[in-house]
This record gives sequence, structure tokens and C-alpha cells, in this order.
Amino acid sequence: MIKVHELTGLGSVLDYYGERGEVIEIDKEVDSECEVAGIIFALNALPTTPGVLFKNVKGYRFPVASCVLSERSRTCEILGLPLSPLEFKEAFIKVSQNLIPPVRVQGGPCKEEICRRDFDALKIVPSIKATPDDGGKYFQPLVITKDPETGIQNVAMNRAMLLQDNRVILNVRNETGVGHDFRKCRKEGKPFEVALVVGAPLEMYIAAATKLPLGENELGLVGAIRKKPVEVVKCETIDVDVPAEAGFVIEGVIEPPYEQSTEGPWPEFLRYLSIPQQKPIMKITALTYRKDAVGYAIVAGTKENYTLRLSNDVAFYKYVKDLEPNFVVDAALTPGTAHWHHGIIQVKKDDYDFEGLQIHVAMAAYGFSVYLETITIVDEDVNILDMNEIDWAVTTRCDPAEQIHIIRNVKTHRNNPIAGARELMDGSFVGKSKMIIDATVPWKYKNLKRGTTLPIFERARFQNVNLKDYMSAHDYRRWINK
Ligand SMILES: Cc1cc2nc3c(=O)[nH]c(=O)nc-3n(C[C@H](O)[C@H](O)[C@H](O)COP(=O)(O)O)c2cc1C
Ligand SMILES: [Mn+2]
Repeated sequence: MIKVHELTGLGSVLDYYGERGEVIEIDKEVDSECEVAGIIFALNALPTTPGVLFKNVKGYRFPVASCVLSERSRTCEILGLPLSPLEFKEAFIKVSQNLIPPVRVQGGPCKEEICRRDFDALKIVPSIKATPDDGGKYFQPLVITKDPETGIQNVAMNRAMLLQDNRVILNVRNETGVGHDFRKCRKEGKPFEVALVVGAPLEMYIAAATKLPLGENELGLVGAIRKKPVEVVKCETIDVDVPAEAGFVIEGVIEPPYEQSTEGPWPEFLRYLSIPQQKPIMKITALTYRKDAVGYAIVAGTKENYTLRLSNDVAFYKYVKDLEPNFVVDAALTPGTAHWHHGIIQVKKDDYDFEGLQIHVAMAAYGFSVYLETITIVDEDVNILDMNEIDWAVTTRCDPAEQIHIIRNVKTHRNNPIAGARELMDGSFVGKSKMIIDATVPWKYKNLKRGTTLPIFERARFQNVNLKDYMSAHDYRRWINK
């Protein structure tokens, strides 16, 4: 039987899900300015989101796909990893620890067409403008760069805003792997060579959005996921290797004096417009592509964006679990904050000695990322993936004056408007208060009994039944086994 995670190329995965009715095709002509993003946003708002293939995007020869990763089930299948959340985390940690480096080959599909002169990459490679307020059209590419000292490549996801004349603005952040490579090049006054890949296999997108330690190539993670190395080919005009299966490869340089321009606004992962900022301009030096290339559009703030960040959730779990392996049961970052700003930690406070340790663990957990804003701690009986359960635990187990701890004036991400507004208004640093919500039952109440037997913090215990024993086969199919 065909296994989806063994397929290569974006097109074959689209065919696979297309045959199973999980990718809808839109034949109607759609506008890359606002309409495509509007459809993607609406599809992501559905309880179950199909993948989508726009076959006729105005002005482009190539189709554009999206939303394949919006469903966690497809994402796990594409990665060949278990669906159960805790097993998924453990399996992801294991593959991340056994990277399989890419291998260089002579040629590949991404070289079917090679443009070095008289081409306009911005007209060939599909891009979208997401909302009318945006600074321009954008690619959401994989960004492949090289550390000039070690020669090790990095793969990340960074948006790129289109200018004219084969130029784009790249949203590099200092603290990322790309920022690290760029800084080293700048110090030596060298041109910074960058390959932007659009329409790559989807496991490469997941790997690119994964924060591996500096000096590790994220294509090695793709190799580990596939259990075989990714084949890479050398670019035409820069010394960077790119996946042979890529749809489009845009080669370019950010040259001294590293001219900048205004990037943004762009609707960010928290569904607010970003604050425009100065970012470096990249000049395109070549474009290569497959004849059957498919573009891929990602809209921030959607389910697909959140699934793309699943590996951050895995990394948070590992960080927190390693702090106190016998006390921490599970940990997760909430999808509502793009697996970024709100962490949930589940602990098993089954001994007097553990009281207070949950606060210590939460303080230490902030070390995971400066973007963490809130940490909520819950007991082992709370489903940490269900925000209704978290809400219930906070309301019924947390006395705010005693169990909410506020730390003032801490750095965070400027795209969280409650922090960014402050920077804009008075030029002060990008920060806000952070908090720890301790929604675990205080130890002193743990064994509190009502009457003679019932511990008062225990949930009402309903009889366990199998509804199949009570319903007609028809009703069972209709309501349960849909
Ligand atoms: C859809 C999407 C868009 C992203 N855009 C950017 C971006 O424009 N700039 C950025 O610094 N990080 C962006 N990220 C986050 C980085 O890809 C992520 O932090 C990655 O782990 C960085 O890898 P690196 O440390 O190897 O550079 C984006 C992530 C996703 C899922
Ligand atoms: Mn990296």
C-alpha cells in the first residue's frame, strides 16, 4: 500500500489526497489579491478543512495549493508519525535526534526550466496579497542559507514581500538561524546568498518551521522523517543546495551595503496586522522551476499556520518534561496562540512535597522562549488539549488572589499588540506583564471530604456505558459512527 509520507514532490501528495476527496479543486478564476486568501481563511474556519487546489489564479500559469496541513490528521500522516498527541511528541523528539543529512545529486525536477536572464520571477512564481491593508504581495517560502564559516545550511520559513524588478524584502529576525547566517556574512562584508523555495513537499515546510539548534540543517530532519536522505542540487548562481523536488527555486543575494526597505503590514499569526519594519532587500539572480510546479499559499492566523508550528509544541513539551520528569505529565502550547504564547503544563501533585513545585516549573518554563506570555498549570485529570477543560480548571480550582502570579515588564514579541502598542506610543521596550495561572487543586484541599466519602474536587462519576447497546444500528451510524 502506498504511504503518503513516502511520496516526494508536492504534486504527488496533492494527487494522493485528491483521489481520497480530501483536496477540493477550484476551477473558477480567482484573484491572487485578497480573494485566494479570503477562500483559504474561510476554509480554515470550517470544523474540518479540506486541502484546496486553485487551478486558475489570475495572471499565473501555475496552480496554487493550500490547507493540506490544516488538519492535524493529514499532517501526522504526511510525517508518518502517530496521531495520539503524546505519542506524536515522543516520536517527533526521536526523529529530531537522528537527522539524516541530504545528499548532493547532479540534476532534478527543479531544474526543468532555468531562467538567468530576461525573466521576471515575480510574474512567474505565484504570490498572494492577503488583505487590502497589506504592504504588498508575498511569498511564504522556505528560506535556505548557509553559515559562511561552517558551510552548514539552514532552512527556515520567512515571508518575503514583493517589490519590483526582481527584488523582494526578506523578513529576517536576528534571533533565528537565518539571522545568525546573515549577521556572520555582514560582519565579513560579503553578499548573503539566499534561496527561496516555493511549492516544496509539505514535510519540508514542517521542518523549516522547526527550530533546530544552530548548526543543524533542517533538511536532515526531513531525511529522518522519510528514513532516507533528501536529494539536493546546487543552485545556478549561488553556492546553496536546494531540494531537487522543489517546485520553484528563487536564487538571490542581499548585497553590501545591505539596503533595507519597509516590510509590512501583513496579517500575522495572532490575526493582527504586523507593525511595518525595515528589512533587507534581496536581489533575484536566477529562477529555476519544474514544469509541473504548484505554488503553495499559507495564510497566517489559520489552522494551517498553527499545524505548521506543531514542532514548537513538541519542543516545549521536551523542555518542560526535562525540568521535572517525575512531576510533569504533559505540556502543550495552545493553538489559539499559534503554539507560541500560552503554555499549559500538566503536573501530578500527588505528594505534599510537590506543593509549590508547579510554580517553580512554570518559572523555569519561561526559559523556553521570550514569547511565552502566560503559563497555566493544571492537574493530571485535565485534558490539556481542550480549552473548555482549561477554562473549567481555572474557574473551579484557581483562587486568583492566591494562585495567579504576575511578573511585570518582561520582553516579548512586538506583534502582540498589547506589547507592541507600548513601543509605538512611548518608545519603551517591547514588553508586558506575564502571568502564571496555577489551576491545580491546592494541596491543603486535596483530600477534603464532603459528608463521609466524596472528595470535593473530584468530578461527578457517571456510569460508563456503551451507547451501541442502547441505540438502533441506524441511529448509532447517524450519531456516532458517522
Ligand atoms: C507560516 C509561517 C511564517 C513564518 N514567517 C516568519 C518570518 O517571516 N520571519 C521569521 O523570522 N520567522 C517566521 N516564521 C517562524 C520561523 O519559521 C521559525 O521560527 C523557524 O523555526 C526559524 O528557523 P531558523 O531558526 O532555522 O531560522 C514563520 C513560521 C510560519 C509557520
Ligand atoms: Mn535552524
